[in-house]
Amino acid sequence: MKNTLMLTFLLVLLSLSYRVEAQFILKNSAIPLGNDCYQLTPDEKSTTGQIWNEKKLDLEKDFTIEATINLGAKNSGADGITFILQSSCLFEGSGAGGIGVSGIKPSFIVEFDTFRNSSQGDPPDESGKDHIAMFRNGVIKHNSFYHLNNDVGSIRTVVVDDMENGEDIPVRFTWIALDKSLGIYYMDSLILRYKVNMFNDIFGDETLVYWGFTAGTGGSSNKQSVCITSFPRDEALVDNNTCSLSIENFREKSIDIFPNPVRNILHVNFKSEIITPSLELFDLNGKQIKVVNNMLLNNNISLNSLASGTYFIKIRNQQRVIINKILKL
Ligand SMILES: [Ca+2]
Repeated sequence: MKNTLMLTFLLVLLSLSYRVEAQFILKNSAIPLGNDCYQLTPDEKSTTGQIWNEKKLDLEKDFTIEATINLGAKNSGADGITFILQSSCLFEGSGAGGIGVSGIKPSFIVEFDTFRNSSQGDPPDESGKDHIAMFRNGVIKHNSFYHLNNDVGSIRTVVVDDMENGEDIPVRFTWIALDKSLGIYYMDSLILRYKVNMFNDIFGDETLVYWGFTAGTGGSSNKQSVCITSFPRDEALVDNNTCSLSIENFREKSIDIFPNPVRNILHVNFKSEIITPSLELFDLNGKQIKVVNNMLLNNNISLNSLASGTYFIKIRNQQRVIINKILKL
């Protein structure tokens, strides 16, 4: 009886921790840091990272999402972070000036941009200043059709003091459904507000959208991360048709990763054919250690040369990504 109770307790614990880990879909360079924090890009050139919550927001209801963004500590770095509402959890955008979001449509985007791309009409960056603006449909060009109007002032591009200060900067996104307005708060001040009928202007008749954060680096880079401090967890707020099912299937049913902890050889076995999976291994700082492309059904990955410690293993194909923590002995 005691054993049964203990087993039940362990199963509940396992399912709880699984739920927490499974809340966000991670793409490209994104890795989890724990406590709803994610590194979006390492301090390396030409990377992107995206995280999508696996459940949709319902734009017919109010919501608030609070986070802290950290854009790195190099003022000469790049490129920034975006907050985005969009319609597919499979999407990813291009890097550099595209900030991991370029090309995603339909979408509503707030950029926290730390690099002046003059080809995109970015404002001057004297004294390390950076800027914040709202765009639609994956085109982040200032003074274009895609650059959204600010409902709380005539300035559409807000220039702010250096965001690449290594600090966690608080941001907040508050949607008021009745008003059809989304307020953008930066360090607790309302700096931008989008107030047009988002349903029709951007998403047509669709009122359920995915939300998340993206980042990119190009010729310059920064370590960029986000911690989501508050977001709608109430089931009533979100659609239940989620991406999670496919990810769960990929994770639970079609792949074996063992042993863990591992001393030398890590076995990664797919139970059925999966189209062009690849494997990446990262250290805790998000540095990519190893890449295996064109994996076979059964793969023996040698970890002989690695130092002891914790690593992330990320396996993906075009639709799905799984991330596992591996302990190297
Ligand atoms: Ca700067």
